Amino acid sequence: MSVDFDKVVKTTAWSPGPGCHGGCGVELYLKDGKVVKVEGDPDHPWNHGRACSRLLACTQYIYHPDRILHPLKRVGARGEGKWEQITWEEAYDTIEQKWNRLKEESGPESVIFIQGTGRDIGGPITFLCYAYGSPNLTQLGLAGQSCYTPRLCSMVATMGDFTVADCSQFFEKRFDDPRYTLPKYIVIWAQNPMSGCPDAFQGHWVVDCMRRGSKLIVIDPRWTFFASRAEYYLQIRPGTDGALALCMLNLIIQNDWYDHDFVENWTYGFDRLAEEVRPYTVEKTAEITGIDPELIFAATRAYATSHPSAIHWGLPLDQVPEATAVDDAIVCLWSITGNLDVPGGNVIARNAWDVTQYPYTTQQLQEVYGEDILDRINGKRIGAARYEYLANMRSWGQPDMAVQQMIDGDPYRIRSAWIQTSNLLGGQAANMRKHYQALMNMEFNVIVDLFHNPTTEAVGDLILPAATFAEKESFRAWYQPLQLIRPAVEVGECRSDWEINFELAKRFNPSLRTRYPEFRDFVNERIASSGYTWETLSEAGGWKYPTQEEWPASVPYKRYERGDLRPDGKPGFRTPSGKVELYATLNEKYGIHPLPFYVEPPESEVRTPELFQKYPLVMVTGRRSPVYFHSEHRNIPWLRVCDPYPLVEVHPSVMKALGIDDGEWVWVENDRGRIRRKVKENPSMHPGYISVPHGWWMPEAKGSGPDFFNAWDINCNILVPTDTQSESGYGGGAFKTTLVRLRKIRPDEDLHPNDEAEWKDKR
Ligand SMILES: Nc1nc2c(c(=O)[nH]1)N[C@H]1C(S)=C(S)[C@@H](COP(=O)(O)OP(=O)(O)OC[C@H]3O[C@@H](n4cnc5c(=O)[nH]c(N)nc54)[C@H](O)[C@@H]3O)O[C@H]1N2
Ligand SMILES: Nc1nc2c(c(=O)[nH]1)N[C@H]1C(S)=C(S)[C@@H](COP(=O)(O)OP(=O)(O)OC[C@H]3O[C@@H](n4cnc5c(=O)[nH]c(N)nc54)[C@H](O)[C@@H]3O)O[C@H]1N2
Ligand SMILES: [Mo]
Repeated sequence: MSVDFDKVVKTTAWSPGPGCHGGCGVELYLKDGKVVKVEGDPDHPWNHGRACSRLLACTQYIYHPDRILHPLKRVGARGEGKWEQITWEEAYDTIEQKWNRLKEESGPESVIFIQGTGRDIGGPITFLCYAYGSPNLTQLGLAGQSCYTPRLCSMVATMGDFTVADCSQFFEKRFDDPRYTLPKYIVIWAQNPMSGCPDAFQGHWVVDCMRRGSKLIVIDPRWTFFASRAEYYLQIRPGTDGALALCMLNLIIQNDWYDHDFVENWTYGFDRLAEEVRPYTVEKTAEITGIDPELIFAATRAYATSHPSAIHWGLPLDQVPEATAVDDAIVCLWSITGNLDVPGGNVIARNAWDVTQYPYTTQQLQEVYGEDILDRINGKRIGAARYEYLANMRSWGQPDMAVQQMIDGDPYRIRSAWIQTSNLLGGQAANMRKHYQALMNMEFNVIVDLFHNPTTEAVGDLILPAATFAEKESFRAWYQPLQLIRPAVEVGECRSDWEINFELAKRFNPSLRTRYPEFRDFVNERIASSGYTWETLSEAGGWKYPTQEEWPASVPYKRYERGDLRPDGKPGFRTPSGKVELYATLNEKYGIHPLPFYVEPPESEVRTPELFQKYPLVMVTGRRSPVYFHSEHRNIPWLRVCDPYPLVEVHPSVMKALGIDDGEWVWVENDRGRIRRKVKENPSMHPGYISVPHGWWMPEAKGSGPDFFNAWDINCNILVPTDTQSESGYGGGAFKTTLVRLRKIRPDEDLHPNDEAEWKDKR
């Protein structure tokens, strides 16, 4: 599209706008101070000029007529939809006064800080939460904290670092860097990177590898873009990945396909692992997972004997019971096959210069907030007393326990919620009804967002308008490179999350005023290890990778041999034994089983056969739509037209048995409620599973109650339970394994079935 423009600003697109986890370099074309076009930056090594549909549609997002442009306070009752514009000063003063009163009456722990998925939010929300003094920061509603946290914690416990599939992303010259080797196989395990670019990884990098010769093994119950191009496609029963991983380990050990040198020199607990996985024969595992035994054998052999190969894994592995145990098993796979931190394997993913904005681990948190952070927060933090693993691995509250405590006030009352980057009732929260009740129980809810949505309308008391990436100054240090987000335009009175939280944090902790007179001072402190300041990094183009001389820990490969991983500078890994702990002593210390294991999903044919008789379909929710980010973008015309309806994808044999036609609206239901969905016939689905995209509400419907943009009628999280967490406190959300049935809508039926009266006793 050619447009008339007078200036181009290069920056990083990191939420809001496209919304995602990615770090794409973009060019904002400006005319008279407005963005008129958005393109991928051809000079940026992350995306080489590519841009997704959500990025290209950003002009419709930034200047959308429904954007909230000023702080708003509620003037009618909750849900009445009556808002009044106020000044920022009034908004800040109100929050300061209310929270100071709550602190006096009930302690700072009575305010809960709630965020959505990881994007440019971890930094600002932690900053505010700890400045105010509350220990309770959580991704409320994400049952079991079941997104990336289990994978991250598992990697920290077993190997002391994170890894990702090596697609050359740690080198500026990418595939041309002579140090790089292509993976022979990429195992795409429970992920759909083409639609989602999740976890700081761009889906198209896999295509880049395929075009150069990599082959694929795809493990997914649903036929995806990559499944259709795979050498081996394993259509697994949802939630049974743990069994498959154990079986693969068993096969690799029994057939002597493992890397003896790596196992002997760099791992701990191999013999006990071998013993533990022995029961997982191919036959038994085929029965559990529904995958052909020969296919399991062939795919395992291909992965283990083709060196190097990489595994790239996704969200559903965190949304199974005992997720950390499943994730541990997969760490064991890439470790014993000698694919860890080698070219074309699972490369260790350190941030550039180890800069963090967003403290993932306890160790990083201590670097940012001081050695005594755990002592300060763990006493009152929700879940810390019950789950030792959670208390020591990542300083977040336990979401299933948090929602319960918001309702019953036990062991202490939660009285106010700060919600920033999360549409709880429109997509994030399992058991939406319970979360509605919990938030209604709060005295004062502040929501920072760009648009009204079911959450703002149903439970918001004060709304603060957030800025898009095009309007904000920030930085990104999620793996590499280190990048700046540079402001190009202004819209209304919107402010960035950093700006908002910075101002409030200083009100609660005045010492921050002298430490960081300006936000830039904070950025300069955070990125100091790079040797750059905001200004010099901006002059240098806005992004940089460290060289080996500058910061060896950030540069691949075999850092464990070089002694670059451990704080003491010795060779080895950042674990208690210095080895990759196949037998995880940290798990043992925190009271969970030290070796990988498998358990059935909370609701399933095997575990709850009676429930299965009544609800014979496995509802796999949340397959990502490339044109939406969770609950966002339904209001963007260019995007909505591509994926206009809340669908349920069903195998034709199921439709035939129920007398349902393609395009017909049906009920999807279980004991927790029912939702309406439009049927999409999909012959590639397994007949036992249906796919139900999440995050659906209708921006075009009435926002005030009881409608709340029809979220009660179509949000699949009405059906998904909470309290399915595992023994570590992490993982287990049943988002991919909830049992349901489909039913035709009778002409006499109420199309808005989830009103309070009908379901009150079913919470
Ligand atoms: N059924 C089902 N439910 C799921 C999932 C699933 O697979 N199935 N996935 C779960 C997962 S993995 C996650 S992480 C959660 C995500 O859940 P959320 O993070 O809540 O999802 P979003 O809808 O992307 O974001 C919520 C709100 O944040 C606003 N927003 C976006 N960016 C910013 C920003 O930078 N600043 C501010 N202030 N606001 C912003 C948007 O306008 C939107 O209203 O959902 C979970 N819910
Ligand atoms: N466009 C877009 N991009 C996104 C998001 C978005 O909402 N929209 N959300 C972001 C967020 S917060 C996250 S966490 C990521 C999630 O992205 P991913 O990690 O890719 O997770 P999902 O899309 O939930 O599922 C990935 C694949 O796993 C399959 N699957 C489902 N259940 C199982 C199972 O039990 N076992 C196996 N082996 N496979 C299973 C699904 O069919 C799907 O194809 O995406 C991020 N990127
Ligand atoms: Mo997520």
